[in-house]
Amino acid sequence: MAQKWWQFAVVYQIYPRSFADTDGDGVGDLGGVLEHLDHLEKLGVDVVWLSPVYPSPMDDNGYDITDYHDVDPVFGSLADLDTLVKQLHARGIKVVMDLVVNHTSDEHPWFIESRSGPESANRDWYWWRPARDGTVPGEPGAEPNNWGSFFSGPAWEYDEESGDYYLHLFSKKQPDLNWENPEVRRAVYDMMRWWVDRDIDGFRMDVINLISKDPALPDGKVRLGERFATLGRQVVDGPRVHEYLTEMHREVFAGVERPLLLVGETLDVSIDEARKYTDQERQELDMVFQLEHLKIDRGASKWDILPFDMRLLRGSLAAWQEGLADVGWNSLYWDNHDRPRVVSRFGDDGELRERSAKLLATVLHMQRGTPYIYQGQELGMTNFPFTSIEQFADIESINYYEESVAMGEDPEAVLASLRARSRDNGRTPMQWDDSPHAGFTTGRPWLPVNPNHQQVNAARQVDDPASVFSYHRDLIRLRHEEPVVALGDFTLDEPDHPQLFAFTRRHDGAELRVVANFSGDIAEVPPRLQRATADSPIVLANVDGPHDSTVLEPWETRIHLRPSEAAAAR
Ligand code: TEU
Repeated sequence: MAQKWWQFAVVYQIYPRSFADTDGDGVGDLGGVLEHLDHLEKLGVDVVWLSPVYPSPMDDNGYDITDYHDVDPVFGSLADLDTLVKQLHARGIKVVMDLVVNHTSDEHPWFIESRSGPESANRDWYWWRPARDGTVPGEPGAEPNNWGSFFSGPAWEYDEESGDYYLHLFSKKQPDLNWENPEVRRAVYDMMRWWVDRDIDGFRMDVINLISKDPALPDGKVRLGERFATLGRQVVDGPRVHEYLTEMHREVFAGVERPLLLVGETLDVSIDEARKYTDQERQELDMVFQLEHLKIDRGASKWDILPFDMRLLRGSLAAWQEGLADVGWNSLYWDNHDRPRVVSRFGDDGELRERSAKLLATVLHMQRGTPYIYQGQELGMTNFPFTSIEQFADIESINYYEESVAMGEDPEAVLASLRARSRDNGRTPMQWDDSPHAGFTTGRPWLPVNPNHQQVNAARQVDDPASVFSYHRDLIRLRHEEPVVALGDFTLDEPDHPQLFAFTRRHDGAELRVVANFSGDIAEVPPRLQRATADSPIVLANVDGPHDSTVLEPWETRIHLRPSEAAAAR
Protein backbone atom coordinates (compact mmCIF):
# COMPACT_ATOMS: atom_id res chain seq x y z
CA MET A 1 0.00 0.00 0.00
CA ALA A 2 1.23 3.50 -0.81
CA GLN A 3 2.25 5.53 2.22
CA LYS A 4 -0.44 7.95 3.43
CA TRP A 5 -0.16 10.93 5.76
CA TRP A 6 -2.94 9.64 7.98
CA GLN A 7 -0.98 6.53 8.87
CA PHE A 8 1.27 8.81 10.93
CA ALA A 9 -1.62 10.88 12.31
CA VAL A 10 -3.64 10.84 15.52
CA VAL A 11 -7.17 12.24 15.48
CA TYR A 12 -8.84 14.01 18.40
CA GLN A 13 -12.63 14.02 18.56
CA ILE A 14 -14.34 17.08 19.97
CA TYR A 15 -17.98 16.88 21.02
CA PRO A 16 -18.47 20.66 21.13
CA ARG A 17 -21.52 20.52 23.34
CA SER A 18 -19.43 19.07 26.18
CA PHE A 19 -16.00 20.58 25.51
CA ALA A 20 -15.99 24.16 26.82
CA ASP A 21 -18.63 26.87 27.20
CA THR A 22 -17.71 30.54 26.84
CA ASP A 23 -21.12 32.25 27.01
CA GLY A 24 -22.41 30.73 30.23
CA ASP A 25 -25.43 28.95 28.76
CA GLY A 26 -24.14 25.60 30.02
CA VAL A 27 -23.56 24.25 26.50
CA GLY A 28 -20.10 24.10 24.95
CA ASP A 29 -19.39 26.24 21.90
CA LEU A 30 -16.83 26.98 19.19
CA GLY A 31 -15.40 29.77 21.32
CA GLY A 32 -14.65 27.11 23.89
CA VAL A 33 -12.70 25.09 21.37
CA LEU A 34 -10.76 28.21 20.37
CA GLU A 35 -9.82 28.74 24.01
CA HIS A 36 -8.24 25.34 24.31
CA LEU A 37 -6.08 25.07 21.24
CA ASP A 38 -2.97 24.94 23.43
CA HIS A 39 -4.30 21.74 24.98
CA LEU A 40 -4.52 20.11 21.56
CA GLU A 41 -1.16 21.37 20.45
CA LYS A 42 0.55 20.18 23.63
CA LEU A 43 -0.98 16.77 23.18
CA GLY A 44 0.36 16.76 19.64
CA VAL A 45 -2.66 15.58 17.68
CA ASP A 46 -2.75 16.04 13.91
CA VAL A 47 -6.46 16.22 13.19
CA VAL A 48 -9.57 17.40 14.99
CA TRP A 49 -12.89 15.75 14.21
CA LEU A 50 -15.72 18.04 15.16
CA SER A 51 -19.03 16.39 16.05
CA PRO A 52 -21.98 18.20 14.38
CA VAL A 53 -22.29 21.95 14.95
CA TYR A 54 -24.94 22.56 12.26
CA PRO A 55 -28.32 24.12 13.04
CA SER A 56 -30.47 21.50 14.67
CA PRO A 57 -33.45 21.08 17.00
CA MET A 58 -31.01 18.86 18.99
CA ASP A 59 -33.29 15.88 19.26
CA ASP A 60 -30.12 13.79 18.93
CA ASN A 61 -27.63 16.52 19.91
CA GLY A 62 -27.02 17.74 16.39
CA TYR A 63 -27.06 14.42 14.52
CA ASP A 64 -30.41 15.76 13.29
CA ILE A 65 -29.53 18.59 10.91
CA THR A 66 -31.77 21.32 9.50
CA ASP A 67 -29.13 23.22 7.52
CA TYR A 68 -25.90 21.73 6.22
CA HIS A 69 -24.38 25.12 5.42
CA ASP A 70 -24.45 26.91 8.74
CA VAL A 71 -23.63 26.69 12.45
CA ASP A 72 -26.23 26.47 15.20
CA PRO A 73 -26.33 29.66 17.31
CA VAL A 74 -25.81 27.58 20.45
CA PHE A 75 -22.30 26.83 19.13
CA GLY A 76 -21.58 30.22 17.50
CA SER A 77 -21.54 31.28 13.86
CA LEU A 78 -20.10 30.24 10.55
CA ALA A 79 -17.56 33.03 11.00
CA ASP A 80 -16.48 31.41 14.30
CA LEU A 81 -16.05 28.12 12.52
CA ASP A 82 -13.95 29.73 9.79
CA THR A 83 -11.78 31.31 12.49
CA LEU A 84 -11.40 27.99 14.25
CA VAL A 85 -10.40 26.22 11.04
CA LYS A 86 -7.83 28.94 10.31
CA GLN A 87 -6.37 28.79 13.79
CA LEU A 88 -6.17 25.03 13.83
CA HIS A 89 -4.48 25.11 10.43
CA ALA A 90 -2.04 27.71 11.75
CA ARG A 91 -1.03 25.15 14.38
CA GLY A 92 -0.69 22.41 11.80
CA ILE A 93 -3.92 20.65 12.82
CA LYS A 94 -6.43 19.52 10.21
CA VAL A 95 -10.20 19.67 10.64
CA VAL A 96 -12.66 16.91 9.80
CA MET A 97 -16.41 17.63 9.83
CA ASP A 98 -19.09 15.17 10.83
CA LEU A 99 -21.20 14.33 7.80
CA VAL A 100 -24.69 13.10 8.70
CA VAL A 101 -26.40 12.18 5.45
CA ASN A 102 -28.20 8.93 6.13
CA HIS A 103 -30.93 11.17 7.53
CA THR A 104 -31.79 14.81 8.12
CA SER A 105 -33.88 16.46 10.79
CA ASP A 106 -37.63 16.34 10.20
CA GLU A 107 -37.34 20.14 10.38
CA HIS A 108 -34.96 20.30 7.39
CA PRO A 109 -36.62 22.18 4.47
CA TRP A 110 -36.14 19.06 2.31
CA PHE A 111 -38.30 17.02 4.65
CA ILE A 112 -40.83 19.79 5.26
CA GLU A 113 -41.33 19.94 1.50
CA SER A 114 -41.42 16.16 1.19
CA ARG A 115 -44.02 15.92 3.92
CA SER A 116 -46.26 18.47 2.25
CA GLY A 117 -47.96 15.67 0.33
CA PRO A 118 -47.69 12.82 -2.19
CA GLU A 119 -47.48 15.35 -5.03
CA SER A 120 -44.45 17.10 -3.58
CA ALA A 121 -41.44 17.30 -5.89
CA ASN A 122 -39.36 16.14 -2.90
CA ARG A 123 -41.68 13.31 -1.87
CA ASP A 124 -39.25 10.70 -3.08
CA TRP A 125 -36.29 12.25 -1.22
CA TYR A 126 -37.33 10.19 1.82
CA TRP A 127 -38.81 6.73 2.31
CA TRP A 128 -42.60 7.05 2.24
CA ARG A 129 -44.68 3.89 2.30
CA PRO A 130 -48.37 3.04 2.79
CA ALA A 131 -49.62 0.97 5.73
CA ARG A 132 -49.25 -2.79 5.49
CA ASP A 133 -52.02 -4.42 3.40
CA GLY A 134 -55.13 -5.28 5.35
CA THR A 135 -54.38 -3.02 8.31
CA VAL A 136 -55.79 0.26 9.52
CA PRO A 137 -53.24 3.04 8.93
CA GLY A 138 -51.99 4.49 12.18
CA GLU A 139 -52.90 1.44 14.28
CA PRO A 140 -50.15 -0.59 15.97
CA GLY A 141 -48.94 -3.27 13.54
CA ALA A 142 -49.89 -1.25 10.46
CA GLU A 143 -46.30 -0.08 9.91
CA PRO A 144 -45.06 -0.84 6.37
CA ASN A 145 -42.54 -3.37 7.74
CA ASN A 146 -41.49 -4.73 11.11
CA TRP A 147 -38.24 -2.84 11.62
CA GLY A 148 -37.49 -1.40 15.03
CA SER A 149 -35.64 1.89 15.38
CA PHE A 150 -32.13 1.97 16.87
CA PHE A 151 -33.70 4.26 19.46
CA SER A 152 -36.58 1.90 20.49
CA GLY A 153 -40.10 1.66 19.04
CA PRO A 154 -40.93 1.20 15.36
CA ALA A 155 -38.72 2.61 12.58
CA TRP A 156 -41.81 4.20 11.01
CA GLU A 157 -43.77 7.32 11.81
CA TYR A 158 -47.35 7.75 10.68
CA ASP A 159 -48.23 10.93 8.83
CA GLU A 160 -51.93 11.58 9.28
CA GLU A 161 -52.26 14.11 6.45
CA SER A 162 -51.24 11.70 3.72
CA GLY A 163 -52.01 8.45 5.52
CA ASP A 164 -48.48 7.22 4.73
CA TYR A 165 -45.48 6.43 6.89
CA TYR A 166 -41.89 7.63 6.68
CA LEU A 167 -38.85 5.59 7.63
CA HIS A 168 -36.53 6.64 10.46
CA LEU A 169 -33.86 4.18 11.56
CA PHE A 170 -33.02 6.53 14.44
CA SER A 171 -35.41 8.97 16.14
CA LYS A 172 -38.68 9.96 14.49
CA LYS A 173 -37.12 13.38 14.10
CA GLN A 174 -34.42 11.82 11.89
CA PRO A 175 -36.14 10.70 8.66
CA ASP A 176 -33.90 8.60 6.38
CA LEU A 177 -32.90 10.12 3.06
CA ASN A 178 -33.64 8.08 -0.03
CA TRP A 179 -30.26 7.64 -1.73
CA GLU A 180 -31.92 5.79 -4.61
CA ASN A 181 -32.95 9.23 -5.82
CA PRO A 182 -30.09 10.82 -7.82
CA GLU A 183 -31.26 14.30 -6.81
CA VAL A 184 -30.57 13.47 -3.18
CA ARG A 185 -27.08 12.28 -3.99
CA ARG A 186 -26.38 15.38 -6.07
CA ALA A 187 -27.55 17.65 -3.24
CA VAL A 188 -25.30 15.85 -0.76
CA TYR A 189 -22.24 16.00 -3.05
CA ASP A 190 -22.82 19.71 -3.71
CA MET A 191 -22.92 20.34 0.01
CA MET A 192 -19.74 18.32 0.57
CA ARG A 193 -17.90 20.25 -2.15
CA TRP A 194 -19.01 23.48 -0.46
CA TRP A 195 -17.23 22.32 2.72
CA VAL A 196 -14.12 21.17 0.87
CA ASP A 197 -13.99 24.62 -0.75
CA ARG A 198 -14.19 26.08 2.74
CA ASP A 199 -10.89 24.41 3.55
CA ILE A 200 -12.21 21.45 5.47
CA ASP A 201 -9.81 18.49 5.48
CA GLY A 202 -12.27 15.65 5.33
CA PHE A 203 -15.35 14.00 6.75
CA ARG A 204 -16.32 11.53 9.43
CA MET A 205 -19.33 9.94 7.78
CA ASP A 206 -22.06 9.05 10.21
CA VAL A 207 -23.58 5.55 9.78
CA ILE A 208 -22.46 5.62 6.17
CA ASN A 209 -23.08 1.90 5.57
CA LEU A 210 -26.82 2.47 6.10
CA ILE A 211 -27.34 4.78 3.12
CA SER A 212 -28.25 2.08 0.63
CA LYS A 213 -31.45 0.15 1.36
CA ASP A 214 -33.14 -2.63 -0.53
CA PRO A 215 -36.15 -0.70 -1.93
CA ALA A 216 -38.36 -3.68 -1.07
CA LEU A 217 -37.62 -2.98 2.61
CA PRO A 218 -38.21 -6.63 3.55
CA ASP A 219 -39.30 -7.63 7.07
CA GLY A 220 -36.57 -8.66 9.48
CA LYS A 221 -36.33 -11.31 12.20
CA VAL A 222 -38.09 -10.46 15.45
CA ARG A 223 -36.45 -11.86 18.58
CA LEU A 224 -38.52 -13.76 21.11
CA GLY A 225 -40.29 -11.34 23.43
CA GLU A 226 -39.73 -8.30 21.21
CA ARG A 227 -42.15 -6.34 19.06
CA PHE A 228 -39.87 -5.24 16.26
CA ALA A 229 -36.99 -6.64 14.25
CA THR A 230 -33.61 -5.55 15.57
CA LEU A 231 -31.70 -3.69 12.90
CA GLY A 232 -28.15 -4.69 12.25
CA ARG A 233 -26.89 -6.95 9.47
CA GLN A 234 -30.40 -6.53 8.03
CA VAL A 235 -29.85 -2.92 6.99
CA VAL A 236 -26.09 -2.40 6.69
CA ASP A 237 -23.87 -2.59 3.60
CA GLY A 238 -26.91 -2.34 1.31
CA PRO A 239 -26.94 -3.32 -2.37
CA ARG A 240 -25.67 0.00 -3.78
CA VAL A 241 -23.50 1.32 -0.97
CA HIS A 242 -20.18 0.78 -2.74
CA GLU A 243 -21.54 2.33 -5.91
CA TYR A 244 -22.63 5.43 -3.94
CA LEU A 245 -19.29 5.81 -2.20
CA THR A 246 -17.36 5.45 -5.44
CA GLU A 247 -19.62 8.07 -6.97
CA MET A 248 -19.15 10.36 -3.95
CA HIS A 249 -15.41 10.01 -4.22
CA ARG A 250 -15.46 10.87 -7.89
CA GLU A 251 -17.89 13.78 -7.52
CA VAL A 252 -16.39 15.37 -4.41
CA PHE A 253 -12.78 14.37 -3.88
CA ALA A 254 -11.33 13.63 -7.30
CA GLY A 255 -8.81 16.29 -8.23
CA VAL A 256 -8.58 17.79 -4.71
CA GLU A 257 -4.85 18.13 -4.16
CA ARG A 258 -4.96 18.78 -0.41
CA PRO A 259 -4.53 15.76 1.84
CA LEU A 260 -7.98 14.71 3.04
CA LEU A 261 -9.24 12.18 5.57
CA LEU A 262 -12.36 10.15 4.82
CA VAL A 263 -13.51 7.95 7.65
CA GLY A 264 -16.81 6.11 7.70
CA GLU A 265 -18.75 4.89 10.69
CA THR A 266 -19.85 1.44 9.62
CA LEU A 267 -22.23 -0.39 11.94
CA ASP A 268 -21.99 -4.20 12.10
CA VAL A 269 -19.52 -4.20 9.25
CA SER A 270 -17.73 -7.45 8.43
CA ILE A 271 -14.00 -7.62 7.74
CA ASP A 272 -14.74 -8.46 4.10
CA GLU A 273 -16.91 -5.40 3.64
CA ALA A 274 -14.43 -3.20 5.53
CA ARG A 275 -11.72 -4.31 3.12
CA LYS A 276 -13.88 -3.10 0.26
CA TYR A 277 -14.66 0.26 1.88
CA THR A 278 -11.00 0.95 2.60
CA ASP A 279 -9.20 -0.65 -0.33
CA GLN A 280 -7.21 2.24 -1.81
CA GLU A 281 -7.69 0.88 -5.30
CA ARG A 282 -11.45 1.20 -5.03
CA GLN A 283 -11.42 4.87 -3.97
CA GLU A 284 -14.25 4.78 -1.44
CA LEU A 285 -13.03 5.61 2.08
CA ASP A 286 -9.64 5.81 3.79
CA MET A 287 -10.69 3.91 6.90
CA VAL A 288 -13.76 2.80 8.84
CA PHE A 289 -14.91 2.58 12.43
CA GLN A 290 -15.99 -0.99 13.09
CA LEU A 291 -17.78 -1.80 16.35
CA GLU A 292 -17.04 -5.45 16.98
CA HIS A 293 -14.55 -4.96 19.79
CA LEU A 294 -17.12 -2.93 21.71
CA LYS A 295 -19.67 -5.72 21.51
CA ILE A 296 -17.63 -8.47 23.16
CA ASP A 297 -19.22 -7.86 26.56
CA ARG A 298 -22.83 -7.64 25.52
CA GLY A 299 -25.60 -10.17 25.10
CA ALA A 300 -28.67 -9.83 22.92
CA SER A 301 -28.64 -6.04 23.02
CA LYS A 302 -26.27 -3.28 24.06
CA TRP A 303 -28.11 -3.08 27.40
CA ASP A 304 -27.52 -6.72 28.16
CA ILE A 305 -24.21 -6.79 30.00
CA LEU A 306 -21.90 -9.80 30.01
CA PRO A 307 -18.76 -10.11 32.12
CA PHE A 308 -15.68 -8.70 30.40
CA ASP A 309 -13.33 -11.31 28.98
CA MET A 310 -10.02 -9.87 27.79
CA ARG A 311 -9.46 -12.84 25.49
CA LEU A 312 -12.52 -11.96 23.42
CA LEU A 313 -11.40 -8.36 23.12
CA ARG A 314 -7.88 -9.36 22.13
CA GLY A 315 -9.19 -11.93 19.65
CA SER A 316 -11.48 -9.43 18.00
CA LEU A 317 -8.86 -6.70 17.68
CA ALA A 318 -6.27 -9.16 16.39
CA ALA A 319 -8.70 -10.48 13.79
CA TRP A 320 -9.19 -6.95 12.46
CA GLN A 321 -5.44 -6.37 12.44
CA GLU A 322 -4.97 -9.51 10.39
CA GLY A 323 -8.04 -8.95 8.22
CA LEU A 324 -6.89 -5.54 7.07
CA ALA A 325 -3.19 -6.32 6.90
CA ASP A 326 -2.71 -6.35 3.14
CA VAL A 327 -5.68 -4.29 2.00
CA GLY A 328 -7.45 -1.47 3.83
CA TRP A 329 -6.82 0.36 7.06
CA ASN A 330 -8.18 0.32 10.63
CA SER A 331 -9.45 3.20 12.74
CA LEU A 332 -8.36 2.51 16.32
CA TYR A 333 -10.68 3.77 19.04
CA TRP A 334 -12.08 3.03 22.46
CA ASP A 335 -14.16 6.07 23.36
CA ASN A 336 -16.46 8.37 21.44
CA HIS A 337 -19.65 10.29 22.13
CA ASP A 338 -21.69 7.07 21.81
CA ARG A 339 -19.71 4.97 24.27
CA PRO A 340 -19.19 4.62 27.98
CA ARG A 341 -15.64 5.47 29.08
CA VAL A 342 -13.17 2.68 28.36
CA VAL A 343 -11.29 2.94 31.63
CA SER A 344 -14.55 2.15 33.44
CA ARG A 345 -15.48 -0.57 31.00
CA PHE A 346 -12.29 -2.54 30.30
CA GLY A 347 -9.86 -1.00 32.80
CA ASP A 348 -9.88 -0.09 36.48
CA ASP A 349 -11.52 3.25 37.26
CA GLY A 350 -10.63 2.92 40.94
CA GLU A 351 -7.19 2.75 42.45
CA LEU A 352 -5.31 1.89 39.26
CA ARG A 353 -7.20 4.29 37.02
CA GLU A 354 -4.12 6.06 35.71
CA ARG A 355 -2.13 2.93 35.13
CA SER A 356 -4.95 1.11 33.37
CA ALA A 357 -5.75 4.19 31.26
CA LYS A 358 -2.15 4.21 30.08
CA LEU A 359 -2.27 0.51 29.29
CA LEU A 360 -5.46 0.93 27.27
CA ALA A 361 -3.83 3.80 25.37
CA THR A 362 -0.71 1.74 24.69
CA VAL A 363 -2.59 -1.24 23.34
CA LEU A 364 -4.62 1.05 21.09
CA HIS A 365 -1.99 3.45 19.75
CA MET A 366 0.60 0.81 19.02
CA GLN A 367 -1.65 -1.23 16.73
CA ARG A 368 -1.60 -0.82 12.99
CA GLY A 369 -4.19 1.83 12.12
CA THR A 370 -5.02 5.44 12.89
CA PRO A 371 -5.76 6.14 16.57
CA TYR A 372 -8.63 8.36 17.70
CA ILE A 373 -8.73 10.08 21.08
CA TYR A 374 -12.09 11.24 22.34
CA GLN A 375 -12.03 14.37 24.52
CA GLY A 376 -11.23 13.47 28.11
CA GLN A 377 -9.78 10.09 27.23
CA GLU A 378 -6.33 11.69 27.36
CA LEU A 379 -7.08 12.43 31.03
CA GLY A 380 -8.45 9.00 31.83
CA MET A 381 -11.99 10.33 32.36
CA THR A 382 -14.44 7.76 33.73
CA ASN A 383 -18.14 6.93 33.63
CA PHE A 384 -20.53 9.05 35.67
CA PRO A 385 -22.11 7.64 38.87
CA PHE A 386 -25.71 8.02 37.62
CA THR A 387 -28.35 7.38 40.28
CA SER A 388 -31.61 8.45 38.63
CA ILE A 389 -33.18 8.66 35.18
CA GLU A 390 -33.56 12.44 35.61
CA GLN A 391 -29.80 12.81 35.21
CA PHE A 392 -29.84 11.54 31.61
CA ALA A 393 -30.32 13.63 28.47
CA ASP A 394 -29.62 11.10 25.70
CA ILE A 395 -32.62 10.16 23.57
CA GLU A 396 -31.46 6.57 23.15
CA SER A 397 -31.10 6.09 26.92
CA ILE A 398 -34.38 7.77 27.82
CA ASN A 399 -36.38 5.94 25.14
CA TYR A 400 -34.91 2.63 26.24
CA TYR A 401 -35.74 3.33 29.88
CA GLU A 402 -39.31 4.35 29.14
CA GLU A 403 -39.98 1.43 26.84
CA SER A 404 -38.52 -1.22 29.16
CA VAL A 405 -40.19 0.11 32.27
CA ALA A 406 -43.50 0.28 30.38
CA MET A 407 -43.00 -3.37 29.45
CA GLY A 408 -42.62 -4.27 33.12
CA GLU A 409 -38.86 -4.35 33.67
CA ASP A 410 -37.46 -3.40 37.05
CA PRO A 411 -36.49 0.30 36.86
CA GLU A 412 -33.43 -0.29 39.04
CA ALA A 413 -32.17 -3.01 36.71
CA VAL A 414 -32.69 -0.77 33.69
CA LEU A 415 -30.85 2.01 35.47
CA ALA A 416 -27.96 -0.35 36.17
CA SER A 417 -27.63 -1.02 32.42
CA LEU A 418 -27.77 2.68 31.65
CA ARG A 419 -25.14 3.42 34.27
CA ALA A 420 -22.76 1.07 32.51
CA ARG A 421 -23.72 1.65 28.89
CA SER A 422 -25.47 4.98 28.37
CA ARG A 423 -23.94 7.33 25.83
CA ASP A 424 -24.21 10.09 28.42
CA ASN A 425 -21.18 8.57 30.17
CA GLY A 426 -19.11 9.87 27.31
CA ARG A 427 -20.91 13.21 27.16
CA THR A 428 -20.45 14.66 30.65
CA PRO A 429 -18.48 17.91 30.46
CA MET A 430 -14.77 17.95 29.83
CA GLN A 431 -12.85 18.24 33.09
CA TRP A 432 -10.52 21.22 32.76
CA ASP A 433 -9.82 21.95 36.44
CA ASP A 434 -11.06 21.34 39.99
CA SER A 435 -13.39 24.37 40.16
CA PRO A 436 -17.16 23.80 40.71
CA HIS A 437 -18.12 23.01 37.09
CA ALA A 438 -14.66 21.73 36.23
CA GLY A 439 -13.93 24.92 34.28
CA PHE A 440 -16.43 23.79 31.64
CA THR A 441 -18.96 26.57 32.22
CA THR A 442 -19.82 29.41 34.55
CA GLY A 443 -23.50 28.52 34.08
CA ARG A 444 -25.43 25.35 34.75
CA PRO A 445 -23.93 22.52 32.69
CA TRP A 446 -26.41 20.78 30.36
CA LEU A 447 -25.24 17.42 31.75
CA PRO A 448 -23.78 17.00 35.24
CA VAL A 449 -20.03 17.24 35.73
CA ASN A 450 -18.41 14.11 37.10
CA PRO A 451 -17.68 14.62 40.82
CA ASN A 452 -14.22 13.14 40.31
CA HIS A 453 -13.14 16.28 38.41
CA GLN A 454 -11.40 17.33 41.61
CA GLN A 455 -8.82 14.63 40.99
CA VAL A 456 -9.23 14.01 37.27
CA ASN A 457 -8.68 17.22 35.32
CA ALA A 458 -6.48 18.77 32.67
CA ALA A 459 -4.93 21.46 34.89
CA ARG A 460 -3.43 18.78 37.05
CA GLN A 461 -2.09 16.73 34.18
CA VAL A 462 -0.75 18.79 31.30
CA ASP A 463 2.54 19.69 32.93
CA ASP A 464 2.96 16.53 34.97
CA PRO A 465 5.31 14.18 33.09
CA ALA A 466 3.80 11.17 34.87
CA SER A 467 0.19 11.94 33.92
CA VAL A 468 -2.16 10.08 31.60
CA PHE A 469 -2.08 13.19 29.39
CA SER A 470 1.72 13.16 29.10
CA TYR A 471 1.64 9.46 28.39
CA HIS A 472 -0.71 10.06 25.45
CA ARG A 473 1.60 12.82 24.24
CA ASP A 474 4.50 10.34 24.35
CA LEU A 475 2.54 7.74 22.39
CA ILE A 476 1.71 10.30 19.72
CA ARG A 477 5.33 11.38 19.54
CA LEU A 478 6.40 7.77 19.12
CA ARG A 479 4.08 7.43 16.12
CA HIS A 480 5.48 10.61 14.60
CA GLU A 481 9.10 9.61 15.14
CA GLU A 482 9.28 5.84 14.66
CA PRO A 483 8.04 4.63 11.25
CA VAL A 484 7.45 1.13 12.64
CA VAL A 485 4.45 2.45 14.61
CA ALA A 486 2.68 3.67 11.50
CA LEU A 487 3.98 1.20 8.95
CA GLY A 488 4.86 -1.98 10.79
CA ASP A 489 3.02 -5.27 10.33
CA PHE A 490 1.26 -6.92 13.27
CA THR A 491 1.77 -10.27 14.97
CA LEU A 492 -0.15 -11.28 18.07
CA ASP A 493 2.13 -12.88 20.69
CA GLU A 494 1.05 -15.37 23.34
CA PRO A 495 -2.45 -15.64 21.85
CA ASP A 496 -3.64 -18.01 24.58
CA HIS A 497 -2.30 -16.20 27.61
CA PRO A 498 -5.13 -15.40 30.05
CA GLN A 499 -3.82 -11.93 30.97
CA LEU A 500 -1.31 -10.66 28.46
CA PHE A 501 -2.10 -8.59 25.40
CA ALA A 502 1.22 -8.74 23.61
CA PHE A 503 2.13 -8.06 20.00
CA THR A 504 5.02 -7.29 17.71
CA ARG A 505 5.24 -4.75 14.92
CA ARG A 506 8.02 -5.01 12.34
CA HIS A 507 9.13 -2.63 9.66
CA ASP A 508 12.33 -2.22 7.73
CA GLY A 509 14.48 -3.99 10.30
CA ALA A 510 12.91 -2.26 13.30
CA GLU A 511 10.96 -4.27 15.85
CA LEU A 512 8.45 -2.85 18.32
CA ARG A 513 6.99 -5.05 21.01
CA VAL A 514 4.08 -4.28 23.28
CA VAL A 515 3.65 -6.34 26.42
CA ALA A 516 0.57 -5.48 28.47
CA ASN A 517 -0.90 -7.13 31.54
CA PHE A 518 -4.56 -6.60 30.80
CA SER A 519 -5.67 -7.52 34.33
CA GLY A 520 -5.70 -6.45 37.94
CA ASP A 521 -3.45 -9.36 39.03
CA ILE A 522 0.27 -9.92 38.72
CA ALA A 523 1.15 -11.71 35.46
CA GLU A 524 4.05 -14.02 34.73
CA VAL A 525 5.85 -13.32 31.48
CA PRO A 526 6.41 -16.56 29.53
CA PRO A 527 10.14 -17.32 28.99
CA ARG A 528 9.69 -17.06 25.22
CA LEU A 529 8.54 -13.48 25.57
CA GLN A 530 11.26 -12.70 28.10
CA ARG A 531 13.88 -13.82 25.59
CA ALA A 532 12.29 -11.91 22.74
CA THR A 533 12.41 -8.63 24.64
CA ALA A 534 15.69 -9.25 26.50
CA ASP A 535 17.94 -7.03 24.41
CA SER A 536 15.26 -4.61 23.31
CA PRO A 537 15.22 -1.25 25.15
CA ILE A 538 12.03 -0.04 26.80
CA VAL A 539 10.95 3.26 25.24
CA LEU A 540 7.77 3.80 27.21
CA ALA A 541 6.21 2.15 30.27
CA ASN A 542 3.49 2.91 32.77
CA VAL A 543 5.38 1.66 35.85
CA ASP A 544 8.76 3.10 36.85
CA GLY A 545 11.83 0.87 36.51
CA PRO A 546 13.85 -1.09 37.24
CA HIS A 547 11.66 -3.56 35.34
CA ASP A 548 11.58 -7.23 36.21
CA SER A 549 11.48 -9.12 32.92
CA THR A 550 9.75 -12.13 34.48
CA VAL A 551 6.61 -10.47 35.86
CA LEU A 552 4.27 -7.58 35.23
CA GLU A 553 2.43 -5.67 37.93
CA PRO A 554 -1.38 -5.32 37.64
CA TRP A 555 -2.16 -3.26 34.50
CA GLU A 556 1.52 -2.82 33.75
CA THR A 557 2.59 -2.31 30.14
CA ARG A 558 5.91 -1.78 28.39
CA ILE A 559 6.89 -0.84 24.88
CA HIS A 560 10.19 -2.27 23.66
CA LEU A 561 11.78 -0.86 20.55
CA ARG A 562 14.74 -2.29 18.71
CA PRO A 563 15.53 0.20 15.96
CA SER A 564 16.59 -0.92 12.51
CA GLU A 565 20.35 -1.25 12.09
CA ALA A 566 20.36 1.72 9.76
CA ALA A 567 18.60 3.89 12.36
CA ALA A 568 20.89 2.63 15.12
CA ALA A 569 23.97 3.57 13.08
CA ARG A 570 22.71 7.14 12.55
O1 TEU B 1 -24.21 6.45 15.73
C1 TEU B 1 -24.57 5.24 15.16
C2 TEU B 1 -25.10 4.16 16.04
O2 TEU B 1 -25.93 3.41 15.63
C3 TEU B 1 -24.70 3.90 17.41
O3 TEU B 1 -23.41 4.06 17.69
C4 TEU B 1 -25.71 4.61 18.22
O4 TEU B 1 -25.15 5.70 18.81
C5 TEU B 1 -26.39 3.76 19.23
O5 TEU B 1 -25.64 3.76 20.41
C6 TEU B 1 -26.76 2.39 18.82
O6 TEU B 1 -27.12 1.64 19.93
C7 TEU B 1 -24.21 7.61 14.97
C8 TEU B 1 -23.80 8.78 15.82
O7 TEU B 1 -22.48 8.60 16.23
C9 TEU B 1 -24.77 8.91 16.95
O8 TEU B 1 -24.39 9.89 17.87
C10 TEU B 1 -26.11 9.23 16.35
O9 TEU B 1 -27.08 9.23 17.36
C11 TEU B 1 -26.51 8.23 15.28
O10 TEU B 1 -25.46 7.89 14.40
C12 TEU B 1 -27.60 8.82 14.43
O11 TEU B 1 -27.10 9.87 13.67
